[in-house]
Amino acid sequence: MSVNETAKFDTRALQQRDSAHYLHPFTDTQALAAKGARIITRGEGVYVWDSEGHKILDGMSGLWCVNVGYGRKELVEAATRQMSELPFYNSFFNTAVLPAIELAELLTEVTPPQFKHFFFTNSGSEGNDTILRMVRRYWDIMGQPQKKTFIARHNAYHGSTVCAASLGGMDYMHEQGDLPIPGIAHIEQPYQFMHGQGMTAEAFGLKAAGWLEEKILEIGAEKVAAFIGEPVQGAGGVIIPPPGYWTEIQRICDKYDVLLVADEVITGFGRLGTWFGCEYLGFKPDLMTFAKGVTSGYIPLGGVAVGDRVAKALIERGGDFNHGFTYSGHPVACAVALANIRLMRREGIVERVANEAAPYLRSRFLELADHPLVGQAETCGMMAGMVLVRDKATLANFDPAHAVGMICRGHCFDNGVIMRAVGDRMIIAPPLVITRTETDTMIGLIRRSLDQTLNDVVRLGLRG
Ligand code: PXG
Repeated sequence: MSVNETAKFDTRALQQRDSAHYLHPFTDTQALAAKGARIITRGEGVYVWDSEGHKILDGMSGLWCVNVGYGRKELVEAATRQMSELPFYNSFFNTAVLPAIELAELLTEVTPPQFKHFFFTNSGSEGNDTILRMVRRYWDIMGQPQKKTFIARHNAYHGSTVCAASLGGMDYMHEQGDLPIPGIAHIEQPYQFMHGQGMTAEAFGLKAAGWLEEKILEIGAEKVAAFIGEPVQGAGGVIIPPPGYWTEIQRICDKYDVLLVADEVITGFGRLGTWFGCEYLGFKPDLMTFAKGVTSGYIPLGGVAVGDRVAKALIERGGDFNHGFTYSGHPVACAVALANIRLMRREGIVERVANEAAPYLRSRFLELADHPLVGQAETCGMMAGMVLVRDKATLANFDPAHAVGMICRGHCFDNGVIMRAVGDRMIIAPPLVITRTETDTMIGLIRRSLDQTLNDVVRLGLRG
């Protein structure tokens, strides 16, 4: 960025205006006001710039979404064209708009074969709310109105609306607003580092899936409507399930006639090197939630892929489904999604992730496991996580009160790379288009940040 461009922004004034009126999501407003927000002003490729002119490698793709990178003219042009042609019309009352028709059609080509019907929302949270209502409606239509309970997992993230936060397994979210709502049960997550030390991955996979069977039997299969999970948990800290977990979950759902829902908001649209995460992990969901990568985050859009089993009942026997949003099938959002998916196909981005970007990320990220602070490092597609530990030999954790992950995150930002901290798990999910050279740069910056974090930890006496 040129000096002139930097001089465009008065960061301190912007920070004051920001904290005067703008309530940020998941933020302590008072603490932010004292510190001042980092104001991001521009993006290009895998980089963003802040108002002070710092160039930062975006290891989190915005928020798990800018999969094709910043500055893609095709997406901008698609939005501009659609805005001029028809900025909005609704899809209620027997009307439709062209981009929504085309997008639903194109989605049949990139989703697994059981999906031929799509419902559009504005976000992943609304997608999951839609699924809860749709699944409950399905069991009513099927003459089993008592089959209404959803089983989800602790430390899952399914969004922030009342229903999605209830499906999620974040205690700190449930504490605010008296959640979860009734009819939702949680089982433990398949996190081997926490729950399966000393077991083989395969044995732990079976054990973790077995928690679902136990819960179904406890509730009574005749009352369980569906199981929902993220193929790989994202916001929970990139929790990669052990091999065999999802195929066993599938077997259990089939056995007890429980619908299987994949929340593909992060894993959809190429992140694991397949169009959807369920394909990579080898299971066949009845419904999928999508959002984020469908437009590479250029404009809000989410939705539900409805598998044949549920679609058939809803369409042939359901009558009106009394659910939807003003902007369901918004023409501009759908036009951007179309341009994004076409671009991904034209550039072979999903294949490139599978054959090139993900294996390279893996080989470089796993090198970080030799660092004295790192207890374990793992990747799955373009998602990666590592645990910072107090003692590498015993894998003893730091006291959470010392917030070592946040110290590390601060160094990352200052060094020019965005990495997220979930407790002491450090995670990345870079744009799918990241090159080898950019991956090298990213890993170098992370290593430097780990070294600086280690210095801090030693200086503060936190290793002792
Ligand atoms: N499902 C999953 C798997 C998600 O990751 C949602 C649903 C909700 O989507 P919307 O569009 O309603 O936000 C998400 C969102 C984080 C973080 O801290 C992750 C998300 C959102 C906010 C923060 O990593 N994921």
